[in-house]
Amino acid sequence: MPTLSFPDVKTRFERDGFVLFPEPIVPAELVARAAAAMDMVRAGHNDTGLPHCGSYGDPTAEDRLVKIENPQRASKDILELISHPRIGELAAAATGATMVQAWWVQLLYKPSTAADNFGTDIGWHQDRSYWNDWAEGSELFTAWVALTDVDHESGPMIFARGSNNWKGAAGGDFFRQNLETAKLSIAVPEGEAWEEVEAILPPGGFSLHDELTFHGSGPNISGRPRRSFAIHMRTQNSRRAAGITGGLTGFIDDPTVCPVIFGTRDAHSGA
Ligand SMILES: O=C(O)CCC(=O)C(=O)O
Repeated sequence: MPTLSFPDVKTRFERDGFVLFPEPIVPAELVARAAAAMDMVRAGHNDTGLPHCGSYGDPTAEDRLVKIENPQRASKDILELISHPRIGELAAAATGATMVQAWWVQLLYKPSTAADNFGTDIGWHQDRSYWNDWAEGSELFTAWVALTDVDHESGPMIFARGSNNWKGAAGGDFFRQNLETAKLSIAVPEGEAWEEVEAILPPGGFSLHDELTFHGSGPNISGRPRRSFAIHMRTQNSRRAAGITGGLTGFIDDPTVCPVIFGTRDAHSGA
């Protein structure tokens, strides 16, 4: 039986900028339903009467990264998975939040390819640089849920330990290929060391990472697809940027896209 006790998650999350839950937190039966729903959504279907919010490239590609925005809008099973209460509880434990809400989700399907294939890497980046719709100081982070075994061969996410605490670090690009050369573009502050940690996870396991933590992933050479969802989350300490009503915060009042997965949203809960 997995030991569902992670007492020092907050300390580790704040110190390292990420924390791993390498146990099947989401039940296997729900993982299997969500994986089937992933294929349904990739094929252009839905069971909600609503479409997802767009995709990067061909959603059925087997030689490129597939990234589909808000797939939970198109699938009840994906909504159930990204709303799983255990993910909410552990996210709250890591951040000290009284409220956790998912505000955007990405379906990520990394096909297995040759090691030198171009197009499946996710370049080193900090999520915050893409999230200008949120006011400065907003508490934002990501839960990345594995639907397949994610090992060294399958192009796991890699975190730069402690980079969440680097002041003034910049650079990075989600779409840039070749992690080895890409990291040269990142200005690591003087006195800090670059240390990479792979997020090795079983199906139903997940990681949390801070909005400022540098991360990326290389090719999947495992012979099987790497399937996951990145659930972008916020705590009660977050606000829309001035003048923003749509964009990344456009679904914030729709619980079928942006479920509150821990606590309750009230007048003090930002956007
Ligand atoms: O799936 C990956 O390898 C990286 C995903 C990512 O950039 C994220 O979850 O923020």
